[in-house]
Amino acid sequence: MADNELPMNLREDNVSEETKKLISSLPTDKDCIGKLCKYQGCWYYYNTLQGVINFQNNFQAQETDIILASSPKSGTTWLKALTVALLERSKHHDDHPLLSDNPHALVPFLENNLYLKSSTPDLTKYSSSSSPRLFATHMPLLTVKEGLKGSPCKIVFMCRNAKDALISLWYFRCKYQKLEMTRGILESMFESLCSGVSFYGPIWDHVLSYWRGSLEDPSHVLFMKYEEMKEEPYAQLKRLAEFLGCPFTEEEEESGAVDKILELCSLRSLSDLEINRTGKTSNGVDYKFYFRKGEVGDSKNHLTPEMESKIDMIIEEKLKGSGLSF
Ligand code: PAP
Repeated sequence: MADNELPMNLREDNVSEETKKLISSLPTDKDCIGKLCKYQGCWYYYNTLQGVINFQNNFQAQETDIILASSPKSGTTWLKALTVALLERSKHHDDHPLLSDNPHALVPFLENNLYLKSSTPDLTKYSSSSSPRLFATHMPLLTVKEGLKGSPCKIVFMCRNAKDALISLWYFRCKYQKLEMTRGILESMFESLCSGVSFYGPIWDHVLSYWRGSLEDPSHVLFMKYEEMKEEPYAQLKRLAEFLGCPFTEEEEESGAVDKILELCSLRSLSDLEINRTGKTSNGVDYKFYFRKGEVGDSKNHLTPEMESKIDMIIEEKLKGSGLSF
């Protein structure tokens, strides 16, 4: 695939002279897609780094902003949908925004979308007098906080088992790059994951940044797990609602409001919608690629036992003493 056919965030054709200068002072490397540089402990393709810098320099946070953070392929789409549905729950019936827009259009990525395309994007469309602004990111916590400049925004992080996220990314990449799903591609992505030199990696540092942030400041950083969402969605959705300051009332629970949101945001319901079957992100990626199996443990069907135990060993070693496992 030619460079200009890749989604914009993976390219290197939109970098300012100042950012080029910065990159020349950073560690650099590459993976099977392109060149990467390590900024504030995290690896980015060059255009995405430009988005990070634009965000840090220009974002003006509002105290009520909510930031939905995740490592790639860890349940971002689901978290976006659930949060929109939670905050909008008393406002809509047939005209619910999730019925006509994909969660990625409703909750745009900061560095990977808004600030990727402009250093001063127009954010007015995301403001409303009745709801907080919602943004998403894959940046690690320290980098996000620099852009928030002390604003006490709430941050929700969704974590997922690294092996399942790897398989999810393999499918996703092959689909949008129109590549045959070969073992060779999977193996090279596996090597990137294990070495830590992967887009938004090392995954252990990424996840640990939010884990530690949630321990230090639990009223501003909520740490969620994809597997727990799958296992006990009702309890986890209530936890999210409480953290965001919009807990379900007894009457709401009795009238089935929690289940209604879970049903609306289920993989089956969302992926059946016309918009998600036929639409594309503003980066040109088909929405349908964001919905696949949504299962825990699918990596077992694709990774060899040796690959699985290598990832397990690395993650266990890196998380040692943190109190976290994923
Ligand atoms: P992103 O990081 O590119 O935004 P993200 O949404 O985090 O992607 O990850 C996509 C994964 O979430 C897919 O997992 P899979 O490949 O293992 O199947 C996708 O199926 C899953 N997913 C998307 N929407 C939902 C949902 N509503 N419920 C559960 N899982 C979902």
